Amino acid sequence: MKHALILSAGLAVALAACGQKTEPAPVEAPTAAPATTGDMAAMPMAPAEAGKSGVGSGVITAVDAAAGSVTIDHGPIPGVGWPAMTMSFKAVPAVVAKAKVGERVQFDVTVRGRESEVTAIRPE
Ligand SMILES: [Cu+2]
Repeated sequence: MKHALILSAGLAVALAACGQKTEPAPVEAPTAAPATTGDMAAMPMAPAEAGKSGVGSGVITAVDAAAGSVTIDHGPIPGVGWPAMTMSFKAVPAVVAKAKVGERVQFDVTVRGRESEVTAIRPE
């Protein structure tokens, strides 16, 4: 029993490898959990804080320096599960400073819940 307890703190894969025919993965395990295999016990899950990042590419259609945002007509971003669209992003100051309307760029975006932020852009 101790054996099973220790394993359940790890991965369901470990259980399978062990050849034990116990119940499947714990129901509580969130499907979208980030890859924090070893730290799960130490860190009570905080998916909202972890965020996701992706790399997109598109054309800058607006820059709002006062608001600290850029609008990008972008293609699909698999890293964050987004389809193609035109949207306004929050952007770090360095990005706002160098973004130019009409420029085609590749950009890094981080998404936390409903917030998204462009953290870097590169000419494409
Ligand atoms: Cu979008």
